[in-house]
Amino acid sequence: MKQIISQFVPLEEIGEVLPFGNGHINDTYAVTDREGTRRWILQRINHHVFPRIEILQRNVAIVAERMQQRLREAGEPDLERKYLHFYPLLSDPTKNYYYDGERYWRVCRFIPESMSMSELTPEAARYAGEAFGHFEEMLSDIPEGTLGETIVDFHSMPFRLRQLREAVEKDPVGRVAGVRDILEEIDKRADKMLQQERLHEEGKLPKRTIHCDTKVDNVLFDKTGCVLCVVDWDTVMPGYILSDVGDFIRTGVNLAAEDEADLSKIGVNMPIYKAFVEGYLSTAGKFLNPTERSLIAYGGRLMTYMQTVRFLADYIDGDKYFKVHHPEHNLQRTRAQLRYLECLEEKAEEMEALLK
Ligand code: ADP
Ligand code: GN1
Ligand code: MG
Repeated sequence: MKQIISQFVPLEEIGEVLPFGNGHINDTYAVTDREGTRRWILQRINHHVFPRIEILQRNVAIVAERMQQRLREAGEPDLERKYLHFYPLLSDPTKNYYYDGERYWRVCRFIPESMSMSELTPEAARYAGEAFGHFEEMLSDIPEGTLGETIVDFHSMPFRLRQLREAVEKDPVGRVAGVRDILEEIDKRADKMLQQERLHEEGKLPKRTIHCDTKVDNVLFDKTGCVLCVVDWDTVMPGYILSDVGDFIRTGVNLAAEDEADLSKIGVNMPIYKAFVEGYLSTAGKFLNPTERSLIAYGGRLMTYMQTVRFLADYIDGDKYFKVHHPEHNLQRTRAQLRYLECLEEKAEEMEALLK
């Protein structure tokens, strides 16, 4: 491992390397220097999920540059903790990743004194909302065509439903028989969940540069509950804002974890929802159109539905995409997401009324 890090940081500086974070895709490590004062994040990029590494690493460099510029212009005093910096190779400053013949690696600055918070206070949720709106705003003037799609059709609902259908048809590990009830629930809602693509075709829902993975784990807070940095930029690409508001409602507004086994613990935390929306509108309100505004609560249902579909497709497929911690983990996640979707549906009217 040290041999890999030493492609980015001089070998004599490298101390301890420990697994870090809770992501489902990449392998993340925290690296500390010999004095224990400086840290870096080392990641093995999952190239099965992100086969277009060149595009991916180019995107994150563009995003970093743009954010640095915008934050500097705004006179940000804590610049180093507000965006991700990816280190170049010591041997080739034009490259920000390393291929060891088998796997792909990158190193970025560790955001010091930061933490993920799965349980939020309303105040922290407001800051998170503000931060996502600000993130979208900072990237809003990246010209169309500059950023590539790191995963094609990533948040396309028709694609995700097709993927599930194909998994069901193949049924490679014989799991379909045990999930017929869930498939029925998914089927019932499919038409309603294709609304964003329809609205886009009608010219009512624009594509913008969005984060596309705004789960609560991807927001780093300081000790006082203020947001330092939105991380995990692998999926920053053109998309609909419903993805960003929706994935935060899916994770931050849920009273339980996304894989909660005890379904009775799952529910909608209305004060968190209200604070998040207020925070988001305080920054994104400047550029959202009326259709986007009116669909914020729907975005929560859409992303929860999409995640139900994705976890189930991966379960049926034999757990090839998301890291699992036990054999039935993807099924447990699917059931928890479906339960949360039902909770969001029960609260839909109240959530929509709050938006108005
Ligand atoms: P994955 O794609 O696997 O989710 P992430 O890039 O989200 O990987 O990293 C996993 C976790 O590591 C994040 O959720 C966050 O808690 C933590 N993390 C990532 N980057 C940094 C960083 N630069 N500084 C501190 N913590 C980080
Ligand atoms: C993955 O990378 P991570 O763990 O933050 C996934 C998201 C899912 C999420 C579900 C590239 O996010 O799309 O919503 O798991 N990322 C990718 O927890 O597929
Ligand atoms: Mg992540």
